[in-house]
Amino acid sequence: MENVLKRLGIGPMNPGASTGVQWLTTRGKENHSLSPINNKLIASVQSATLDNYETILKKAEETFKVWREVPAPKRGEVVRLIGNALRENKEDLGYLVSWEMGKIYQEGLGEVQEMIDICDFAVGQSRLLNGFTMHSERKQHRMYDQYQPLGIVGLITSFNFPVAVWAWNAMIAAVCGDVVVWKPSSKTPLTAIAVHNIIADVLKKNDVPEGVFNLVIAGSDVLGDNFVADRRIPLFSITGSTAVGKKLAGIIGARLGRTILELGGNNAVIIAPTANLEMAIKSVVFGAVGTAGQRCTSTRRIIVHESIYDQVVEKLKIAYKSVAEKIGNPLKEETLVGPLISEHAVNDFLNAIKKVKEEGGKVLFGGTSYDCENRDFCHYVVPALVEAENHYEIVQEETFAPILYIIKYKTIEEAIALNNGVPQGLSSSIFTENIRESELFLSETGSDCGIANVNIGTSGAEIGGAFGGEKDTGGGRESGSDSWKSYMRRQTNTINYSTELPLAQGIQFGF
Ligand code: UN1
Repeated sequence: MENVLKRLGIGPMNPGASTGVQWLTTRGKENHSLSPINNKLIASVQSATLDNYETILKKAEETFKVWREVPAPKRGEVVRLIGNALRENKEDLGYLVSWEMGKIYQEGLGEVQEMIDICDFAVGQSRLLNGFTMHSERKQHRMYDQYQPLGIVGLITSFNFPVAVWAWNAMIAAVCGDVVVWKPSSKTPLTAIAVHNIIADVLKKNDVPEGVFNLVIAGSDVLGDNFVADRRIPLFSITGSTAVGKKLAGIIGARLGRTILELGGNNAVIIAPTANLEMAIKSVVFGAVGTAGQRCTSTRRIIVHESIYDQVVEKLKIAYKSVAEKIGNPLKEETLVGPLISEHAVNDFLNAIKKVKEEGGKVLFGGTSYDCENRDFCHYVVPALVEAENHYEIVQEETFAPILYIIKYKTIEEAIALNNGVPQGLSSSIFTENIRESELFLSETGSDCGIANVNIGTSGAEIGGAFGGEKDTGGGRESGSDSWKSYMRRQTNTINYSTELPLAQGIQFGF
């Protein structure tokens, strides 16, 4: 374990601010990163102060002026090399993700793979920052779209994907000619430091100016509302709860700043009568208990046709029983469910179970803390299967823990209404072999979520698609497809190469 830290350049106490190339001397509060696995100290961080933040912002502003002029494919080349450095450090970084955040090692590796994948994607994108050309209504005129670098991108990430979400944003922003100031979750500062150590070598070797990739680790007492209120930052990309997102978006909106919001989900899988049940069960179990239910895309509800309801419940009970035998240290190969991030999260889980029972729900499996009697801390739970109704207050909320609500339906229209009948709109899926149902689910009257899948679960999205959702999920899109456009300033250009000055719409204005 110590070797992993050493290879990732992490000492017992680490500075919490970097310009990508240089670590700053920080004098803020000490942040002791305890592993959720055993509540033991991994290493500590000396948080950044407001002075450190100012230094970084000035550097970022200055560097943006240089970076925006570096040809986009050259910026892509830097990202390509970052991808290679991540490949070399995949095992170590994946291990640290697992150790500091608590997801199983396989998922830690998957998270680093997502970073590598987005690097590859961004390299290609660096040659494809294309706009349209339009035919002008006026003779000898030409119109076209241009996408220009935007400026500083503020990035606020959550503990559950402590490094991948940085990569989705930072790699795309970098090829777009932007610079990034990253504030990671204070629960997972070490993975952020490790990432910055990995990229520092690449940046130094390739003379990338200081200030393209910046890191500021600080509590919200130092860097909170003042961060998002900072007018020097035209765009914020924020991953977090709906409550936090609404508050921050209010501040950013008041100054007409831009946001990409990636907030809560309440994702459902519809299991239709023709579903391949083996596939459906596998995907629901991974979606609900994977990452101990701490993904935005975790499966939180299943909507099951009444004709197969009992069968599905029985199969799920069997699957959950075998999963429950594999709760424990996420660094051990056999483990499938690691700890929750904090005791607070365990309490949220237990309170949700209490609440759903009060509202009339029936716990069919799990729903308890796990082995807490034998420890002086309590981070593990037994994933829960609960029969419930969609309108229950607690079912309408996102509890960031492994609770799967099971809901019955009769008609496909009813199932779609249930899928959509929550405030959030991130991910959704249907298991069916019936083309009419799957097409209906994907139609304008179908799922209202940003992600709608057929015969694939709600979680585990590939980076090539645009990632994000509607309603309380915030409406932002990051990662693949044309999400890059959000990181750029769009300009429409009209060029007149005639010797006349015709006005649009044929307006005559003689004087
Ligand atoms: C998140 O939970 O914040 O689709 C992101 C997935 C991952 C990303 C989840 N690719 O589950």
